[in-house]
Amino acid sequence: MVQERTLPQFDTATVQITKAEGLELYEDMILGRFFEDKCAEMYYRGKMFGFVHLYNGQEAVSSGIIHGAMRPGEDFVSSTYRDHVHALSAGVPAREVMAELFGKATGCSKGRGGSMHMFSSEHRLLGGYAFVAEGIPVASGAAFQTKYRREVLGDSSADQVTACFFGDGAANNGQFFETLNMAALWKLPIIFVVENNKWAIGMAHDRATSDPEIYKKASVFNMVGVEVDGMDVLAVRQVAQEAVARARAGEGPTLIEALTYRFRGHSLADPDELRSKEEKEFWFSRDPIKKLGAYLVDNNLATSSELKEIEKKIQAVIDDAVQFAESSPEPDPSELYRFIFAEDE
Ligand SMILES: Cc1ncc(C[n+]2csc(CCOP(=O)(O)OP(=O)(O)O)c2C)c(N)n1
Ligand SMILES: [Mg+2]
Repeated sequence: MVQERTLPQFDTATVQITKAEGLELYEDMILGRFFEDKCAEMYYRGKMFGFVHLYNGQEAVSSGIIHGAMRPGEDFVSSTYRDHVHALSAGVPAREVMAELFGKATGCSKGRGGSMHMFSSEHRLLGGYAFVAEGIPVASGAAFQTKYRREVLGDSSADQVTACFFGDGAANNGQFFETLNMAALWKLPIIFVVENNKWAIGMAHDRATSDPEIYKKASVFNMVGVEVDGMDVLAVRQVAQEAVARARAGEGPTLIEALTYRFRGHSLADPDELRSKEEKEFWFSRDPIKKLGAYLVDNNLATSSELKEIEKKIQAVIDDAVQFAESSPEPDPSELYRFIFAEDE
């Protein structure tokens, strides 16, 4: 086992959070976790095809950034092939994400994309991208158009921020370096969120990169770079709020490195035999949902029965999503070539 990097300290005494905000974060994380658990079940029952990559363990990153600091559905989000939970946090209904996984016409990408290609213009989800690092320039394009509309076209409503999520593996790809350079140069309203879960399939991060501390790479672009405990949603929320405020104020991008871990194999086809038991246990004991639940109860922001109620409510949402996906129609074969090109409204 590689020596674990020390997780950055976070002083919970500095947290300012209302009960409603705390419960919103808890609900979003439970939604992500329960959704992914149901996906595994449905995948093994043969309801979905191709590769399916789950997000279990990393929920604090999606929820802390999108629900903790952004305006879901108004700001832009881009993701990777591990995209179901980012889509849910961005507000895409669980029904539409599940239907997409089932390849149904009611899915958010009309059943044409499947697991790795969630998309919703309505929710400003720019897509899951299956090529490693592919979303980084696309997300920066979204941030560029916001800045262009505001500064060149004089549209004062163009104050959106883009969150661009990608993995540690993507941070070794050329698109990361080229795009971060441009984003810093043009002071784009974007936050680059690298979810460092220590592994790129079977390649350990420390063996693949010149400096494993990815946030430090921001400095060569004259960009703010911060590391954060990605298993602590309140810590993620705090750094994200600072980054979003900078972006909205026209002060340019931030690179956030969230130290996190995926609780399952790379995909549902991965037997997950490479990672050591000790390493897994180290991270399982830092389950971000349990951590937030304990914080809310200890600080009298919720009772355990209120948390249980949320879990019950979300279980019903997931069951409804499966029911919806099962009963939805397949795409019509006569529409095979539809949605390749944009259609007139
Ligand atoms: C350009 C490109 N090269 C290789 C692959 C094959 N591949 C798929 S996932 C992956 C690992 C990426 O790891 P990371 O960015 O850390 O994301 P994680 O899976 O850990 O979320 C690789 C190499 C790909 N999809 N795209
Ligand atoms: Mg990784």
